[in-house]
Amino acid sequence: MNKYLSISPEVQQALDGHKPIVALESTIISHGMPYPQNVETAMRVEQTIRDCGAVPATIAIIGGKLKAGCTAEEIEYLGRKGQAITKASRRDLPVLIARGTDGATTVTTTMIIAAMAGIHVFATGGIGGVHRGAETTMDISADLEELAQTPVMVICAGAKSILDLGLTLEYLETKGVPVIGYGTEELPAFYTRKSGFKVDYRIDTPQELAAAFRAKLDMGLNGGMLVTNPIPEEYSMPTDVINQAIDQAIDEANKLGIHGKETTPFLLAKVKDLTGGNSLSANIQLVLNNARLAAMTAKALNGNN
Ligand code: PSU
Ligand code: MN
Repeated sequence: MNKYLSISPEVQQALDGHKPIVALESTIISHGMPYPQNVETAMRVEQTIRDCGAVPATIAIIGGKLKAGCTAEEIEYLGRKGQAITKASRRDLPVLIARGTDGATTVTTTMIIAAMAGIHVFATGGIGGVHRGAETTMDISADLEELAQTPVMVICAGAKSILDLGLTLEYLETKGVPVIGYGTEELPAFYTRKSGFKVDYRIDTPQELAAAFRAKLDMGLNGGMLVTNPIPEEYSMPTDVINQAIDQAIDEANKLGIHGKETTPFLLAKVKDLTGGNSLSANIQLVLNNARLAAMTAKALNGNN
């Protein structure tokens, strides 16, 4: 425990009572979706986790505090401020905290704060990875380094093909991060169930996910585990529509010279504009799907499923 961490009463009670907890990130709220759908989705995700018998812990940086568990008012605040909130990765934490300001947590910082609070399971939409062209730009998300060192299981719907999925898998292999397909041998690509790339292992139950993660913790192997959960069939999008939008978004980003931490939010927003409301509703559904799996896995990890 440290003086920068602020755990909500609900999450503290769950920790004290050894109840299952699921961490949630806040960049998906501020930068990932438009207002008010972002706030509605965040509240729905929390409710879904409660309905499954676990406790949600939305993570953010507010007023210089690392929050594990946000109130409805805090979620509304993050959603309204949107892109005006700093997208906070590992390197942003020292200055944001010293200044007493706000930050939206990415996968990286959500893992860091979850681990500080003693939370082991985290549900989100998509993770960052190795960008296309990284062999010259060196644009590799800090999310991959965090997966290599912080003991949190990240349940996502794979990664969007704004990234180089092949290189992302190579990087994770080098860093010793297990990449699991939930009910699939193939890495899902967020909007689509298929990518053409294989995961390391297919696992079909929350119990086995929990057992593998428990073994990793018990052996003292550093780092997390990446669980990729395909978007439900009925919400998945046609591959050609998505790929066309992604190619166009990357083209525009290159022309505009977008780089650094702006790249991912720019590409995500562009893809969303180009594909209209369809991609937003797919996005919402896959996050709900991941929240359910995360709640069941957190329960299994606690042995009270
Ligand atoms: N990819 C998505 N949706 C997201 C993100 C990535 O499909 O919301 C967000 C997450 O917060 C992720 C961050 O941790 O972007 C990665 O940013 P970067 O590529 O700059 O590391
Ligand atoms: Mn980057």
